[in-house]
Amino acid sequence: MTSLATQALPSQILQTTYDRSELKTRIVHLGFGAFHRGHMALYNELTNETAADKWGICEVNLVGGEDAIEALRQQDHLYTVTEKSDSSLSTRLIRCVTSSLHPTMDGMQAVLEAMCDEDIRIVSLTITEKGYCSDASGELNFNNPFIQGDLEDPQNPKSALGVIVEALRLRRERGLAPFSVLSCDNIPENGHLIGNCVKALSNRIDAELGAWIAQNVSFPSTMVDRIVPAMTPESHAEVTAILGFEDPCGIVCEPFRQWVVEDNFVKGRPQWEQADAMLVGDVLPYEEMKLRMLNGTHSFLAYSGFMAGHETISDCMADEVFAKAARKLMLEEQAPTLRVPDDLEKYADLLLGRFANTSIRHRTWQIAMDGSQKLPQRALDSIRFHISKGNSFVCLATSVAAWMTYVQGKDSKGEANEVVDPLLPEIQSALEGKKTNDEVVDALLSINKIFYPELVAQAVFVDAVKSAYGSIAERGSRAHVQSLIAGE
Ligand code: NAI
Ligand code: CS2
Repeated sequence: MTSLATQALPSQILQTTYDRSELKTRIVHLGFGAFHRGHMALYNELTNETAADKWGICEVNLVGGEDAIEALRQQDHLYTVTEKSDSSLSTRLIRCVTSSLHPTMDGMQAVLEAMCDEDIRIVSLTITEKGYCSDASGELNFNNPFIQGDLEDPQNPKSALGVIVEALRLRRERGLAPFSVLSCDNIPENGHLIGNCVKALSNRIDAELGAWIAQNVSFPSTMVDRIVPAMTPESHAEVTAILGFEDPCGIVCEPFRQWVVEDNFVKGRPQWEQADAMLVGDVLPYEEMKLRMLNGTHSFLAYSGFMAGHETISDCMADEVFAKAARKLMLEEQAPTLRVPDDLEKYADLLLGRFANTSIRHRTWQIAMDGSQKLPQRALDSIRFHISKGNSFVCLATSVAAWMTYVQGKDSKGEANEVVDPLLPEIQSALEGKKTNDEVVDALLSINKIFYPELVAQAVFVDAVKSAYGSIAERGSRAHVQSLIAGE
């Protein structure tokens, strides 16, 4: 079969030249999804070209994604990343993946054994926000069914947290040094969050293990940034046209990339700065900047843009009303909450330029997924800031209200739309029998896994959401968003 493993590549495909046989598998990555392929793996690939030490990655999907692991194996663990803007196009071969595993294909014990190899120094993750099994306050949710299962049978874990705890238990038992745990998901203080959850779970399982983990394992935080939309039949066809054959693991993304990593690793790390990663002491200011300005605006556009019939983020940018409202949200409602030295006006313009890239089709529907896991860090934290200062926050209230409209499962034309969210059952049961606008808002605000009770106790918050929700219901999403920028 023609594949990356057997076929010479067209001459324009960028390739490193290091000897793959020098790769040492030192990283196990959980979450071989689109993002990791176009981000961390690429940084690692570029680093290997110049660094003496060549770090290889063992790729694992714990939930779904068997097809990607199977395809990766079929092509000698090679795949391509295509970077596209409206004026540039380049494709690179990624050569630093050395192996792959999936619990349903290879057994969970094989995954755990790979994590217990003495060469492993880092276990990294891109498992989506819901993979952390935490509640809105960042604490481990012991009622999560995956966590309950792991507590009942810790040696046969199902959650990513349980897998990490069990691998660390085995390493300790075998007298091996631990690894660092590197979260690359879009969560504020992602290192702190996963550290907190891993320690909480391990303490429940075995207090001595919990103490050993607290003392010996590091959980560096990261700010990760690159827009990597889910692949579609069209983007797969683009990759096929570039290569002359299929690369089922190939991805297409924007050219921009940024990675800020807290330099706190217990057993070393690759020299990722050689690929332009920033290794710093404190990541939080960068994380907050990116999460609120980029992701906060993404979610605003996803819900209000989808409800106005816009299919992609670049479609929203082509609509002056949404482009102006996005800039207003960034500069007037997100930037003031931040404490970074960066020029935030310049940053906003950079983001709006990236959002306008029509050559990648980043669907509003995709970003709208898992809203219950995203709203707190993308909108609610900033709302709390504004309430404490007595400021208004009409755009942020619109994000929340537009989400409330979206989760009712209808698109802009009133046709059925699939809502994907781990809290969908709670959302649907809260909505049952609610008729008036205010009943709907009150019902959704009562879901305290999303909305902190102390926030819901603030009349100014509830009133702002009700006002935005009522306005969307009465005049439609686009006209409501237009009212936000009226007078500009
Ligand atoms: P994807 O849908 O392509 O991949 C999701 C990955 O998460 C899969 O590998 C899957 O196995 C794993 N996963 C899902 N639920 C899980 C669970 N409960 N436990 C363990 N693993 C689980 O999504 P993609 O694009 O790779 O994004 C993943 C995450 O990366 C996002 O949620 C976000 O936090 C972060 N990210 C994504 C960016 C993007 O543009 N796609 C950019 C920046 C960050
Ligand atoms: C998006 C992000 O899907 C989403 O929720 O907001 O994945 C976004 O594309 C990235 O964070 C960009 O770095």
